Amino acid sequence: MITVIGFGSFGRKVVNFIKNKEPLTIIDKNIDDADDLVKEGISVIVGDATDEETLKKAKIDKSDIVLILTNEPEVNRKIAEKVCELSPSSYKIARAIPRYPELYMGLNIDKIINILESGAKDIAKEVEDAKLKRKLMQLKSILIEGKKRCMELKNSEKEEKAPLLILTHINPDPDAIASAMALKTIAEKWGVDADIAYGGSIGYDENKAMINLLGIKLLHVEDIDLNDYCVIAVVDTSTSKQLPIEPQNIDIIIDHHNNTDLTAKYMDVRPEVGATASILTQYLMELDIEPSRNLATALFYGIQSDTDYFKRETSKLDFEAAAYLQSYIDASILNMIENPEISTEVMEVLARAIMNRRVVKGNIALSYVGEISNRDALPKAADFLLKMEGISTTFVFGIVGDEIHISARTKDLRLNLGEILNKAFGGGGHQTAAAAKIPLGIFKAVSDKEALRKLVEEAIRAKILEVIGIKEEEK
Ligand SMILES: [Mn+2]
Repeated sequence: MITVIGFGSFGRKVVNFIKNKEPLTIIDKNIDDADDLVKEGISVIVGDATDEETLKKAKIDKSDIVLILTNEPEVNRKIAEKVCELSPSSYKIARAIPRYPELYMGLNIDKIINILESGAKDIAKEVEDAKLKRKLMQLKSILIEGKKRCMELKNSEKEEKAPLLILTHINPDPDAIASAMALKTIAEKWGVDADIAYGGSIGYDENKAMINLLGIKLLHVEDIDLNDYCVIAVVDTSTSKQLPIEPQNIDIIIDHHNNTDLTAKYMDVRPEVGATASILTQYLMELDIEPSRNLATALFYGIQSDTDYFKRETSKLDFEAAAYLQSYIDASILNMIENPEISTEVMEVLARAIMNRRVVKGNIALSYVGEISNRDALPKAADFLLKMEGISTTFVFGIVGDEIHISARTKDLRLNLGEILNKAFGGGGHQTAAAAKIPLGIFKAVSDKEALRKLVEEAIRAKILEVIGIKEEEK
């Protein structure tokens, strides 16, 4: 039971919010509409709450929560004293009165609420939300204007043009794919049709499973004509290096990386957020667009995979977005995406990585897996080797086309793989996971596989060990 003491304008507001949720008793000296309240099932005690008898009549000792809400300091103090005495086990909330900071000194009040401050906090939050609301208005007007331009062109040129092209970065990951889906959904809610296109290839069995299971329609940039679109948006990248097209007029960029060198009319780049999918989920929430099962599952998987299951660079927004998506996702599809069947080729690369491993200093495994066609087998193999007993750092490398690709993983906090692969081969990544690629260069001329293996293995191994600072004789 909740007891509300003080039924002035503020007490009334509070009662309006909490009535119908739990049995309620109201105490005040004057309550004009007592009859109406009783009809609503609320107990009403008309009387002076500083008087013990009134409180006893209200069965204050049985109350679970007591709210002391009058606006008079002395009255609140007196009521608080009596309530503490008569109802020691209840949770007591009292209204703070400005200029009386020590009003409840020495009393066992559980929570003192300053309503001015709460109001100010609400307004501050509104200001924060308003920023996003305004931003989304800007996004909408760019899309709507793009569509208008498209319609005008259509009339003059008789060409079929889709208004919006959404680009992911090259070799798109789940975060990029899910973000593109979400932006397409938002645009379509505004009546603007969109296509999604990517560059490079879709590697990883998980990504392929995601696209197949969720029925995601993706075009390859090579198969489209950029001139067919009026607005170009890029998600999950803001650097020209990762752009699947020549840098040109980009209208919209939504990303969470901090190596931005591109600009656009609409920019929402937040490096503190763990996944672009979280930003797009926030858009959906703000716009009251309920995600479909497939979209929610894609976004959830995007957030999970970019934050490595909330273990790395995860912000409050990522948790909020995931919590929101939770009730919309298809858990069985998510499970199928996360555990796709391993292809024969990947299995073979894993096997080679194990067989060919050279262990240095007892815990660093370096493994050359030869020529492979699926570069995504490398990080899988690097992950896999890391599970071997005693191994805390892995470097797996192989030849993909005209390049040597290197993938590294570590559990050792003293090593920063991102820095190591950057220094050694101009690659990049995180402390625990990194990758690099270098042109095969003069090695290309070596046709003998065994000779090539020796050359590549030696060169890569020597460079890595040099950068880590391990001398040859220590090997
Ligand atoms: Mn991302």
